[in-house]
Amino acid sequence: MHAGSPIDRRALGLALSRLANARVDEVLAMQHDGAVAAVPRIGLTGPPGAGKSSLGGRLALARTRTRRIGMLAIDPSSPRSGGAILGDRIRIDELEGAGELYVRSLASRSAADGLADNLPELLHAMERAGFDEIVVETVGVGQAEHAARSLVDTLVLVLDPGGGDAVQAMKAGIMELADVYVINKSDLSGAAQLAGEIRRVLQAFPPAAGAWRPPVLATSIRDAASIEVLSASIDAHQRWLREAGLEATRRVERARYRLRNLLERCVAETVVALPPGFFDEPLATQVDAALDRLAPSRRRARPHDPPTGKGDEP
Ligand SMILES: Nc1nc2c(ncn2[C@@H]2O[C@H](COP(=O)(O)OP(=O)(O)O)[C@@H](O)[C@H]2O)c(=O)[nH]1
Ligand SMILES: [Mg+2]
Repeated sequence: MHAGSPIDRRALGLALSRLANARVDEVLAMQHDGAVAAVPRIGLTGPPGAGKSSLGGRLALARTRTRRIGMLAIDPSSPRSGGAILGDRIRIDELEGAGELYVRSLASRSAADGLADNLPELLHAMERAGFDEIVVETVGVGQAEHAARSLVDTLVLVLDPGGGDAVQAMKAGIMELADVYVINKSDLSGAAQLAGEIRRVLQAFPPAAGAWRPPVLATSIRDAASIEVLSASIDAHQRWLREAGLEATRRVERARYRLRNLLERCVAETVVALPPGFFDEPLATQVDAALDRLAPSRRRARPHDPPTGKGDEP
């Protein structure tokens, strides 16, 4: 059923562990040459406790019937390393007969934004491993949705009727970002009301002619059919992206985000290392001097620099 060689789980696990905590120079040292074919990426984001992990596990399980799925969960609330999320949420017997599924959860280093610093690199490593599709869970707080938006093709916002943050989330402007809205825990009361509220908010942002119309779905991890509907909506969105010719645009956006993320981290690493006396200088001098420090440190770290022929010898 699946083309390609089997996933090397051990090698992937090691690469993800190393990347999760890598500094910029370490990230760059781990890069391989050669292009990697882009793999469809599905993002699940939303407030803590909405059921992203539970839903994501079941969604991934449903989609393994026709694809090899790699799932990455960036979860500040579960600092355990390793694939704890399936162990927690899905019984082993549910995995019987599933296709190839790899699940890895990682604690977010910067818990504030719910995203691992190296998420673009982690996703790239997943892409290299040979999955047909990647599912990534991030906690949607603050700027995280915007980052997730840049890194995935189909973004699913998961809300639950008990989460009072839903209305807050709308105000923060994240409503326009998602491709699919999910009210999870629809077995609990309040789901229909929340779905109605969200539909009303969405109507205030009518999509342009021919644009994707984000569906608002109700799911429950106790209702397998609702997971199938979610899965079909994701397929529909991916089809729409292909037909609208937007895949290439999304990929450029990803590459841009990845580079920007690395450059911002270079800046952060440089600024953190500045000595206290540095800040006594006029601001313009500080900026120039900091930029001067940034560039040479990168050149020194670059392993493949051709020799300049002079100035290298003491
Ligand atoms: N009743 C009900 N509980 C759910 C559902 N989905 C998840 N949960 C529960 O909600 C809690 C949080 O789920 P989790 O997947 O960890 O949420 P996350 O923080 O968004 O990843 C867990 O106790 C789940 O068992 C659902 O559809 N219905
Ligand atoms: Mg989770």
